[in-house]
Amino acid sequence: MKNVLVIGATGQIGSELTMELRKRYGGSHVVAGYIIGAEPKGELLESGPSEIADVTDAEAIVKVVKKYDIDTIYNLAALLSVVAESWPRLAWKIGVDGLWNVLEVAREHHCALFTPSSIGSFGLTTPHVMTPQDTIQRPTTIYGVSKVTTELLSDYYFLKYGVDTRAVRFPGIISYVTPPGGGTTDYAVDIYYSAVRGEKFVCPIKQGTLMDMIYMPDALHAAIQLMEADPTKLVHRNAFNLASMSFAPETIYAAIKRHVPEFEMEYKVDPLKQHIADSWPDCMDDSCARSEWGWQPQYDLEAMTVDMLEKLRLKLDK
Ligand code: AKB
Repeated sequence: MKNVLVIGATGQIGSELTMELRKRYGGSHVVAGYIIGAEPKGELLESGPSEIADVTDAEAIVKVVKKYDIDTIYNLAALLSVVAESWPRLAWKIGVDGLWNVLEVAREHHCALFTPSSIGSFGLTTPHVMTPQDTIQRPTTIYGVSKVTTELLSDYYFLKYGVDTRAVRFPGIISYVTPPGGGTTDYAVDIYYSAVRGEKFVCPIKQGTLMDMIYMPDALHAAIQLMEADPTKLVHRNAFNLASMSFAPETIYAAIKRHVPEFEMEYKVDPLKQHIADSWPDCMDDSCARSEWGWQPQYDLEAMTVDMLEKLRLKLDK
């Protein structure tokens, strides 16, 4: 039986991943780890245990791991790419020093560990079209630098100590539940909110800028599927390219406009976001994820758009 700790359980991915894991393994087997100021609420609070689990406090994590006999940790603590540029030291403290704490806990208490990487682990010198699994990773953001370090440290703990570390490189994640905060790909979430609210969308990313994106149900499925995969089939570990759909702002706008004909968009490019977006792949080659553990996305842009609009209309009462 799995006993799981989700660190960062009230964040964009964590809030939905915790609920999905509770559906699969039972509420009492999945602990929602949070930090003070970001306490779980509603269904997340009521459907299972929650505990303070700050990555910068190794002792607190050890206590939770012992109390619930945890064997699997999903470590989702991180500052996203744009906000990390304003707080580089904090981004490192959470993303790398924090990871070190979690890796040590995983080593000492024999836990499997998932710590996501991102398309942000690539940089300008990476091949941008069908970015290979194993390629140049020279990112120029602190987010990217900490994600490359995450991949390397996670591999190191696997090779040196046998810690069962696994990860994917997430594209921009789109969801209607918990909004992301401070990412470069956030526009692809915000655009749906504007469409449903009947507002004109001001797009911070230039026309023609391609980036990989994924709908949340596929992202959750990928994380869980990888952690449940047969380890003898894994050639790679940290971290698998994960692709689902790749689009530019005008393409997602057109997809939404087919369902909301009066929807309008204008461009007001944010230089930092654009600089980061330009350094990331247009689309990744995820064939290793497909062949090593059976990755297969369910949603394309049209299916995601239909679902996002329907769910947001209910959520926003529109
Ligand atoms: C971001 O935009 O910072 C994230 C990511 C792609 O890792 N959504």
